[in-house]
Amino acid sequence: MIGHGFMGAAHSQGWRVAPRFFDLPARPEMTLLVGRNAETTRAAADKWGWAETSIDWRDAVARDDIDIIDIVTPGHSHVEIALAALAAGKHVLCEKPLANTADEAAAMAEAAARAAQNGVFAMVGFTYRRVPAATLARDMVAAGAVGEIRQVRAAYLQDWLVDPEVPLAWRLQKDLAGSGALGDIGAHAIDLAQFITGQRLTSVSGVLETFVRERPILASAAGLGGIAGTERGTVTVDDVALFTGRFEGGALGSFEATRMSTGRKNALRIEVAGSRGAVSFDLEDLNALDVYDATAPAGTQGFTRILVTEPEHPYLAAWWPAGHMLGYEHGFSHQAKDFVEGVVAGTQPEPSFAAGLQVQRVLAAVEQSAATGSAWTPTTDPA
Ligand code: SOE
Repeated sequence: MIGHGFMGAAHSQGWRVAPRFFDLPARPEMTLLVGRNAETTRAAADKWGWAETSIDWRDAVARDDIDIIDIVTPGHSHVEIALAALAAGKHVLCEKPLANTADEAAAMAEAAARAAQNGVFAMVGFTYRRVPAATLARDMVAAGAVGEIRQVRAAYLQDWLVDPEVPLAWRLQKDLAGSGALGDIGAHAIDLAQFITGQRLTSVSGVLETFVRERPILASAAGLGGIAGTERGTVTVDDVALFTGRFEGGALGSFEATRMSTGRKNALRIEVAGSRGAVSFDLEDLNALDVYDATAPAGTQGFTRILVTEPEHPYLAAWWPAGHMLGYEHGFSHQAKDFVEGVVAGTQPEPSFAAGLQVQRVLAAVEQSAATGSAWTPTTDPA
């Protein structure tokens, strides 16, 4: 695994726990952790259970005893590491968004398509697809529970940037992160909306805003924001992204991605409304799915809450007895499980780099629309 920030902890948890609860066709070994600082990398490896450490990701690519490379670094380094790893015949799991630009993502998707011909696979870490209630929403929509989809309401709301003293961590720097709330959390909302509906966005119209334009320079990394230094620097990404979108099946979508939504901590909400019903998911209440059946007799209609805690639900049979709930971290075990199963079976685990590229094109189209003021900007997906 390359990187050991917050996502490194989450992925480590996934790799360690997945083989203990799921019967995997191969058991992942946590061989090598790579970071830039020898001391902090060793400390992270000891804490999370990685055997060896290195301060050069090329060591991981060069080793014959490493089959999978997991990239959990800031976006600017994804392309170089992923291309080298795929060229060396390693399977790759890469954090979202796939890259910082659509061009980088296109190069990665192309390399991944070539590698797949030789049974080497790449997947992008849109983990929230693997929250059981979100997977159930996808299954129900695919089975016709909402009928013809007309509206999609998607919002990813956080508030960790409301405080102007939160420093310029890498997620606030365009050269490292590509964009702000748009790519960081808007990418999740786009992927999840497209996953649940089974439809891609074909055009978008958006606005971006940066409310706090200067912040303290980062003195040292810690958590999401980090520790502030005394100097101030310029914020080069958006705090808030809003856009509307058209789906290929004709539905309209409204999207919000914000790290300025005072009071909202990690609310990824998706509601899909159609001719027969609706489904509604909220990550802050992740063990439930609200479902509306418009074909029920008048007088009995209403949103019904399904507690997604039963062995019949996606992924749940492997965990606790019926009725016992899961948390944020379980998605990372589901991700590790699905990835290992795909790789061992020789089938492409989803979301592929091609899917990651398509999301990247939506992000680029939102940025273009915001910059030019153009109403409907195509997502230019050539497929
Ligand atoms: C910060 O906004 C963040 O950690 C994102 O980078 C993650 O992708 C998201 O899952 C939670 O919030």
